[in-house]
Amino acid sequence: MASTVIKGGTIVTADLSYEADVKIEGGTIVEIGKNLSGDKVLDAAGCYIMPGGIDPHTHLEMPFMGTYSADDFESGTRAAVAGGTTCVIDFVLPDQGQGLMEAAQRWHNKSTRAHCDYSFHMAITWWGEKVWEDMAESVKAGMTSFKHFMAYKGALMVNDDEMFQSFRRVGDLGGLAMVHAENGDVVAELTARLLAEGNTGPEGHAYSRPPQVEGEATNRAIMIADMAGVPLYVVHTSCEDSHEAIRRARQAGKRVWGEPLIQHLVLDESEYFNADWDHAARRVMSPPFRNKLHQDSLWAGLQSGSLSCVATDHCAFTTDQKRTGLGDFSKIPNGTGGLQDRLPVLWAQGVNTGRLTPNEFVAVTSTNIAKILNMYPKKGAVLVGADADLVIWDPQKEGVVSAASQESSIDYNVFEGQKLKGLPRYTLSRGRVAFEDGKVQPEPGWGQFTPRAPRPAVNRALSAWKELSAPRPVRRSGIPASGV
Ligand code: DUC
Ligand code: ZN
Ligand code: ZN
Ligand code: ZN
Repeated sequence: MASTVIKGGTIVTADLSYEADVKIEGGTIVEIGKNLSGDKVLDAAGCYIMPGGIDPHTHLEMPFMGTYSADDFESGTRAAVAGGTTCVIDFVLPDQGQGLMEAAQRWHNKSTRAHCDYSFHMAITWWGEKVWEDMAESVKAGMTSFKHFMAYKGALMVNDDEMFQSFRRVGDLGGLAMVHAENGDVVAELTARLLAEGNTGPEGHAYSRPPQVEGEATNRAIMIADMAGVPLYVVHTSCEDSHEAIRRARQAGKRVWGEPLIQHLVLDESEYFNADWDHAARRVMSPPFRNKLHQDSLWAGLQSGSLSCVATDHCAFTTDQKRTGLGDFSKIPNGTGGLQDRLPVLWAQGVNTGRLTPNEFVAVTSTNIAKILNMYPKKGAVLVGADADLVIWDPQKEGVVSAASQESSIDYNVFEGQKLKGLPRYTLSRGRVAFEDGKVQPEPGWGQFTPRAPRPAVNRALSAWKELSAPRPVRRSGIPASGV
């Protein structure tokens, strides 16, 4: 079998940094050591050899708000490998009344032209017996994480009783519960009031979704998850209000994880006050960008470990699509891009500033994600036997974010003009060079679906353990109760 050797670099993992070569055969790492030889050599002199990025949160070609997100699996994963990301986890979004497995098949059909590996989360967009049954099938098919929208009232939102039932089912199946945590009732109320008062511009979007709606929903989801005895992953944690709830839960021993987005870390709410309607609307996403205090909180969370991963929520819409919301901010398709930019921007703003070490960078962009989502060590590791999903990172390479040169198919970039120092020299997807010399080496269809196994039911929240082990007094009303 033909082999590839990456020579002369420094391996940087979530744990440590050391100089060694990496030998790859048949898509996996077969040897790590000094002076290795192979059929093909990739020069990593002056570079870091890191696990490829895993983006745990994307929406490719997703039907949403009357349109489809503009990047599909082809352009989305092209952007991914150009930015050093080698695995994306997309959300299967069943239509109302549609079975989960039917929806999953649609997602499999959409992903046949991917350039790197991918996996799926399942979204619980409606509730009924069919969903309850299909959840077991979803787990068997490797989709073991289930997202619940607490916002998007009248569309995707699930109510608390449905969420509680679903969370219990997820727990019983050994899965991971996920939430988009925003109080959808309050958002709907604020939106109606703002529009009625004539606040129709994109800044109204931010006013309609203050940090409190996220903090409230995060607290509620944590308590409901605790009662259901299920671990919880809070997507796009954007503010201190939500982070504070996650910190407190973790400190109490609950298995709760928070995921800031690269957008919320580096872009703030002033973007919505730009006089240019297009500029502001292009940045409309949920949750919206916050102020500097919230940004500091997110960075602190990554540094201390109270927040675990950095994602993109890549859900890109063209300017034309955004203009559907001219005159009514609630009709602006929610979403921004970032697949190509997540690693370079986090390196520039996180590592080059001293806020994160290179090892912490690997943890929050890859290894923690692989562990939480049960893909480790196949993904997220530089270890013998792991997939050769790697990025050879040149810390001296400079660049500037520009829509003109990006792989995404939209016509702008929310990070436009950001200065970069630290970019991929090569990106490898299961040993195949997918990006080299500043260019994607396309091979649509190379990417494979990566199923994820459930976790044993021991992965329970602390309070559930206490409940299970404590005696529970019952009033027996004089009737002998059996089995209580
Ligand atoms: N938020 C977005 O901005 N877009 C997609 C869905 C979401 O929750
Ligand atoms: Zn969301
Ligand atoms: Zn502008
Ligand atoms: Zn999302």
